[in-house]
Amino acid sequence: MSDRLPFAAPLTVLVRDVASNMDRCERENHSQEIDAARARTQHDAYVKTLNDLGLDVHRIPADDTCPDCCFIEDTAVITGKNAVVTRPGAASRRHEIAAVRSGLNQWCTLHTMEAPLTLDGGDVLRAGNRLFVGTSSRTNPQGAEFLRKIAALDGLDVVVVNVRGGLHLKSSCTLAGPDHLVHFAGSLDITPFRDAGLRCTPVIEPFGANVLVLGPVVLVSSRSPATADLLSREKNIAVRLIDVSEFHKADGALTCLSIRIPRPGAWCT
Ligand code: CIR
Repeated sequence: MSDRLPFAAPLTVLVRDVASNMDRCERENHSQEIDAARARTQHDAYVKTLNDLGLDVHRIPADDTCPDCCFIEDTAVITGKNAVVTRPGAASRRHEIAAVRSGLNQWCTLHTMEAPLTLDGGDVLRAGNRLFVGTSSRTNPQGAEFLRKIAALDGLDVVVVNVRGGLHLKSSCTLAGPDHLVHFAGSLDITPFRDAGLRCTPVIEPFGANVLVLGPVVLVSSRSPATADLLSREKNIAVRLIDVSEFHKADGALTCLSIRIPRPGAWCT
């Protein structure tokens, strides 16, 4: 991965506010009640953290016909000058894309996916010039192949991997630094990531596997204290804990709450 662009925090991120009926979102496990008001408070704190880090945060208003709209990461994948506006795997989420398309228009050339293709941004992990794309219950192989064509326009390769547990690829693994992958122990085959030159660190907390790296700062869920402790021992990483517990109840975590727009001439996760 030596010929890649430099890794840097984004300047701009898109977020989408929490729908008042977020408790009607898609989710695997309905055992815990979701408190949409509390989710809003946590979302505000997430936005404030991004603002405090110097990022320019663009907020798209919530849409109460889309209970999952705050999980904006799933609706678009930016490859550079181009972006794919996805066709989310869950039919209930497909109305989310119209507002995201308008929000992204000013930054990228947009490419739209048609049926029967599906892709969720949570299944796409960027590492340098490579996109790892998970095929999952939300992303089908045709969706991954569509992304491969668009990614090639920006000089990126696609490596397709199989998601065998958890909702999305990034439910099981994310980058904690440009060459450093954290993954929920035993949840995926890390061979393709190792082969790409990534250092792979297992973590013992499921939500610890979804961290959000913004330059030298790594946001970690406060529900994953062991992961935070592990990453705090790394050189050149400043860990910030953030409470996204209401989003965890909806199978979401830190990355899914934003779309990061890379700086020109740089890449980010
Ligand atoms: C869903 O099931 O689609 C949402 N409740 C959660 C989506 C989480 N997205 C992500 O991690 N990228």
